Amino acid sequence: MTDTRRALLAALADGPVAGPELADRLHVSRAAVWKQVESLREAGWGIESSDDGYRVVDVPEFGGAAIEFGLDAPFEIEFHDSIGSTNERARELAGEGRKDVVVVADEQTAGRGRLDRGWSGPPGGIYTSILIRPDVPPAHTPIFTLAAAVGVTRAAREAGVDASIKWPNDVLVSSAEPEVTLAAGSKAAGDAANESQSDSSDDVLVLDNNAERGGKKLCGILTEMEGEADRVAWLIPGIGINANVVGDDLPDGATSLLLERGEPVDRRIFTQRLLETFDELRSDPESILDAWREHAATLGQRVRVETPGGEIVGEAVDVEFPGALIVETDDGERERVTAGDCEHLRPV
Ligand code: BT5
Repeated sequence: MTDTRRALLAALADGPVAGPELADRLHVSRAAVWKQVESLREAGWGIESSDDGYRVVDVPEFGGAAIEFGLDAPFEIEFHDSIGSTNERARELAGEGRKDVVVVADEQTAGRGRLDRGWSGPPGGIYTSILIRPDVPPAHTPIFTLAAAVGVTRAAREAGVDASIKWPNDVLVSSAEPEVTLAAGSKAAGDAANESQSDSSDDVLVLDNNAERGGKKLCGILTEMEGEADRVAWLIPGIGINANVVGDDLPDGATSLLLERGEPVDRRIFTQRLLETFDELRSDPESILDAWREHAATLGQRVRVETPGGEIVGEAVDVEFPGALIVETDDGERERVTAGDCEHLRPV
């Protein structure tokens, strides 16, 4: 986006402004203002000209200028219709010394998950990477992943989707009823629940794997960073949200805002709310844990966590700064888990 366009939209964000005044404020000619307005209209903006001046009446559903318009957080948006990985692009920007830039894409063709896993990124998503330079030691970085997860969950709930966080970095939508299917035998699936009461059947009941794990995945977060022993140089929470992604494009075990709502979500508003929450929380890190607890599905659950040091099973009882999960094991030990893959188990 050009500086003139950005300044023009910033001026119009608070209401109508007359053409001559815009030209004055932007230090350009009235013809240049008119040209910018025309090109915004071509890009899908509704801009009315009345006696009061130019007024924005319609904002595109997605795009860099659209997300910046009315955004109450100090981020610049770099938008791509399609990109390999927004995290990769944010790393390039970090190399150029930038900060507080958010890379956003509609489609991602080489998205990355954690531990060399992939992230599928069909069109209609919100793929975003927030490049920040917090003044903290590297050990504190997990707290920013938690803040991003709160941002997504809060925005999803505001959009009418009952999302919650699975430690450490997934946002899930739980299935109301675990799906039960017959894995063997010839009974109709509808009889499955009854069969589970008797031992006389050969049929095997299988709880839907995702329901068992705590729900369907709406969003995943990959946080990358670079730093020295005592200070972070840059930090990039990369957030993949299945927003207006149709069911056929989703991997197994995933859901989207579109599927859950039955209608598309306004991705501009969603992204703005996510960034505003993230910004509010990063400036008050003390508040992040409480906000996370409020939005978490994991606390109070029986969990199995695969950690680099082995498997831990027990009840997830709390989260501690900077994002460690506290698990009470069956023999009464309190384990503090800082990294790993977590699975929600059914109660024993
Ligand atoms: C994550 O990894 O969940 C982190 C994903 C981060 C993606 C964002 S998009 C913007 C930014 N740019 C990037 O290149 N990456 C970030 P992990 O916990 O390892 O989960 C990965 C697993 O989730 C995969 O192995 C699949 O099983 C599953 N998966 C892949 N794509 C998915 C999708 N679109 N929705 C739900 N699950 C998916």
